[in-house]
Amino acid sequence: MKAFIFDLDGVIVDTAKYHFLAWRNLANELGFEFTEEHNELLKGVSRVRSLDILLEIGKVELTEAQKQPLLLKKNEEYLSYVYKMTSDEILPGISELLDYLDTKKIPYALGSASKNAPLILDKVGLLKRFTAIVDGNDVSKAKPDPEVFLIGAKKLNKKPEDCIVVEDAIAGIEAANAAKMMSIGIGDAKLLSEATYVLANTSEFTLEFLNKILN
Ligand code: B16
Ligand code: MG
Repeated sequence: MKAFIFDLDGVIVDTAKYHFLAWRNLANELGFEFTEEHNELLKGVSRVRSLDILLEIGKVELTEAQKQPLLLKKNEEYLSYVYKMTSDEILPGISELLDYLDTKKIPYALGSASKNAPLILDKVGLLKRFTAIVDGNDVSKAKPDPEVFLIGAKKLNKKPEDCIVVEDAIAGIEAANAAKMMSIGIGDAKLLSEATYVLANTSEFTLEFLNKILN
């Protein structure tokens, strides 16, 4: 029997747009521009590493002590958007997919880099549906390290080879490969070429596709 491990941002909900608003404001306050293309570099990346990438873009050098208040500020603004989230923000096809997995008694876990993952799931009404949650608070090594997914498999009581990872970030697909798990990339097939399967978006989880990968 298989199990699923879902990434959060870009798979269950699109929180990247809120991360973008908060990072852009921070960059502007530091005196430089931060574009949507820059934001792509932060997808699936931890908060601390995201700030380092942003500072590299702006060619700003700060001490670790100077970074702390910026991380807090960014997260506070990000959370102000998260608090307003509702189930309307669940990406197309995801609720139906979870319903299907429930009917088939296929368990699923969350495997996200976000330290805010439980709050976000709660806001969109999905928190109680996951058998297990692994988030940025549980891992010592970020994706592409397989740790997040290996902990997920353990919490689901499944062998890694029986787990199917759903991910939108290259680092996440690399993490799934390192964990020896099947992976479904969501997004650009060229970018996610190392995934076992790629779907252009979450509405492509058809019954036909699910039957193919589960049998
Ligand atoms: P937080 P995922 C990731 O979520 C986001 O893609 C990434 O942009 C963000 O920096 C990271 O979570 C950390 O988020 O600041 O909430 O701890 O795609 O791994 O679900
Ligand atoms: Mg993601």
